[in-house]
Amino acid sequence: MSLSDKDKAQVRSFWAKIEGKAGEIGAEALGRMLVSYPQTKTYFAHWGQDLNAQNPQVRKHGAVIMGAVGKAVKGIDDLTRQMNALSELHAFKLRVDPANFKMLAHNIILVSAMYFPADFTAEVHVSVDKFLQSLAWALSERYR
Ligand code: HNI
Repeated sequence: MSLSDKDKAQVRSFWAKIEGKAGEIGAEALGRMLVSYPQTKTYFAHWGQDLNAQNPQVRKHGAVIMGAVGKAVKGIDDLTRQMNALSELHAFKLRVDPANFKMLAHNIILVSAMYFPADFTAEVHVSVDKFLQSLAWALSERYR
């Protein structure tokens, strides 16, 4: 899937609005992913069995993930290159099934909409969805 110039503009301007809350959004999105798709908890078992959105390691890691999403927004013109090292890490070291990227993306969208209902227009929704799918695709690059 390729992002149009309009998609990129929508993503950049939405990111500029939410960036200050990115850490919080990431924490809540990661926490929700762990609850709504409990199979994803296996990857974070080293943080304990009863993982939820309040867990401090989950919260911190949600912010780390959104930091990477922010870098992806900056590198939106070449996501494959931008995500190369992280793709390598998730494929060979962490061995995360790439199907999980979609589950996190879904929760990032959901929480973004909850936090920024007025800015999360239908057009923003479409472009952010495409962006996160492209990001997931780029993160999956080194699995092939
Ligand atoms: Ni992910 C570590 C970014 C999706 C499981 N992940 C990271 C790091 C970044 C990151 C950044 C820290 C790297 C480092 O330490 O050098 N992860 C992203 C991004 C996405 C994503 C941008 C998708 C948008 N990761 C996922 C998903 C899972 C996942 C969907 C599992 C369900 N990631 C991990 C695990 C770690 C990790 C596990 C290591 C955590 C730790 O510190 O032990």
